[in-house]
Amino acid sequence: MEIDFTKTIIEINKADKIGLVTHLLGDGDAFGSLLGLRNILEKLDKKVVIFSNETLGKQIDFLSDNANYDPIDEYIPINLLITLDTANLSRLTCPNVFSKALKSGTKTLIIDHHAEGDIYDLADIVLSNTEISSTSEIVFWLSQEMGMRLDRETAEYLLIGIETDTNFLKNPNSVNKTTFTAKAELLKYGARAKKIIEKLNETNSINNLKFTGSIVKRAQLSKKYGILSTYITSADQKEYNIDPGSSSAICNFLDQARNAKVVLVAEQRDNIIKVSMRSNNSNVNVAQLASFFGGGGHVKAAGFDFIGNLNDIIESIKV
Ligand SMILES: [Mn+2]
Repeated sequence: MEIDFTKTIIEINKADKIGLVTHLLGDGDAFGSLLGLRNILEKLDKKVVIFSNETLGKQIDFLSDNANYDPIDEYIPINLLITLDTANLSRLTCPNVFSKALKSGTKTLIIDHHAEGDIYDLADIVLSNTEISSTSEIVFWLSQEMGMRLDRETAEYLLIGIETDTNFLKNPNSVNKTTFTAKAELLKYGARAKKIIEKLNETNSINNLKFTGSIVKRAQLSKKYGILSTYITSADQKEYNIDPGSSSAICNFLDQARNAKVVLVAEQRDNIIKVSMRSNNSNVNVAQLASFFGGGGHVKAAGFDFIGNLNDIIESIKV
């Protein structure tokens, strides 16, 4: 595995009060790596502060009795700030905390598996590898590099992250052999894989399938560019009682279409349009495409925010 943990371990060993921050609308990898790393650092007798203004995600709530999640959203002095699972300042739950850490000369460390983004140039240390399945997997390998044994709870947080970002180890673009090894080791530490998979699949209700069906039904394939696109309006979310953030799930579903080069889903959220893209069946780099619009992500999965009208996006993708 092409990843050098030396600088990260030195900084963690030096710091006794460490802040953690992850990305907006936390998914399984965001919360999994956040709480997994929190437990690991506490085991090393570090004082840990979680910076966030979000409640704990649904993916984690079956562990929430012992999650002990009590975040704050204003900066307080720490020796080291670690950002998890994002490459962009604007994607952090608390960008102000990162800025204040920089201003006050606090060391900053990025742990991430996305394509390089704006915070990479700002931070002191970057621990990143786009070949690794998830931030949770990087955190796992870090713990092993430090010679730690994990308890079941910590192993489960990290496994939630890995299962989320790999679509249950099925996505060939994010899974590699280290992912299987990491999962096997987490099972040895007692992680209940079956329970985690059941929990993460809980949203597969008939209602959700109907919602997916209605969005997929209006998908259009542009013959010229091979872009398969669709959109989700606020009315759709209301009709099916669906939380915001479903565009990536719809993207993953559409990505099964073998004849599309790029899959694109635009989702309306008040005045912002969230655009998610996939390119699993082609050589198109959607992270690069997204960066033209100020977004980012992975080569095969990326997104950007568009301020304006959903119709403008729909029109511009009808190519
Ligand atoms: Mn991730």
